[in-house]
Amino acid sequence: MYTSFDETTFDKIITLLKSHQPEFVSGEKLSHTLSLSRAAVWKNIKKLRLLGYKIESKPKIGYRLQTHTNLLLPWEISDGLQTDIIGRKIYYFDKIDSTQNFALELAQKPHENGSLVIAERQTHGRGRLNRRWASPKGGIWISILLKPNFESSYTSLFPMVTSLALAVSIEKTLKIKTELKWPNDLTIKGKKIAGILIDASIESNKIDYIIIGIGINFKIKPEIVTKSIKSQRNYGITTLIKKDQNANPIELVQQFLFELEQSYNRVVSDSIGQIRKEWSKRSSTIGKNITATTTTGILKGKAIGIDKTGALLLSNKGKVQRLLAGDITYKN
Ligand code: BT5
Repeated sequence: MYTSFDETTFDKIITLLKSHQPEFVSGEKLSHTLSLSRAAVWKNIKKLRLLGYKIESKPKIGYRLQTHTNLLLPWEISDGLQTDIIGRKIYYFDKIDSTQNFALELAQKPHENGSLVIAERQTHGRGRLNRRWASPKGGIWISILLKPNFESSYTSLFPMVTSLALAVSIEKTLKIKTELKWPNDLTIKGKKIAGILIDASIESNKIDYIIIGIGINFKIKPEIVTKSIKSQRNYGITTLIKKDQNANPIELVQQFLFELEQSYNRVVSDSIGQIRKEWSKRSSTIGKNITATTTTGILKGKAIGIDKTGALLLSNKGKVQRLLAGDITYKN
């Protein structure tokens, strides 16, 4: 199957076919514009069909694009993307071990700020603390590499910034409301539909790079995920789009990249207050009695808010504690 780096022929053929929709484009025109032989055009058309595009061909008339693909192909994401930095360079995989691992390799190279790694499925997707993240076909599995010039204390803001951007983009493109569960989960009726993983490299108190991994159960079978993870930490899994529904994942990805860049710019300009407010509004965590498992032990208390670093504020017997990382469960 297809893996892209700098393939441009498919991109050009699709652009040309789209710009003529619903008309046919002659084989001669395609071959002339793309400087390809007629045989090469035909070969590319056959490959594009394998990628899910429906392209009608009529002898002596040419080719016509009938329906688009649902794959997260790079030129489809680029077409209409409204960002300046995020997603301007895309690495696409039909299958990969983990987009996060690939982004970690990219981080060693120059000129990769904002690069997006995307895969249709992952064989070794991971969650926090190296937990297994099930990533079957139908989900959206992406990593974004950023090289911001922030102080290291900003790292803990990224789960909040990213989960809010994702919730807003789901609302805008799919009209579905999600809840935000601190620190990094999106849920629907308490069941997980997306998770966020942040890998950061810090040098001399500055962020050298940050990799934001986002896993979205866009159109998956929850029972397959449940079976494959068998984890006690799983508190229920759901999918954004049911199997008999249709929705375009490209629109969601484009909107998400846009919202993320907007929020990122707010962090750059130090206006985090609005992000905090918007996050809290959608949060299922604030106001709940919770139990938090951290690397240093267990904490209990009432979640009363988040502070300007993204830390959760827990109140217990008149004492307020800041929680920077951990897993929480709600107590009813
Ligand atoms: C997360 O970890 O929620 C972060 C998930 C990040 C995944 C993305 S996909 C793209 C990028 N590449 C990667 O390799 N990873 C990132 P955490 O909060 O630790 O949650 C992990 C737990 O969620 C697991 O222990 C399971 O119980 C549960 N889980 C696993 N797969 C799931 C899925 N597809 N949907 C919902 N829950 C899942």
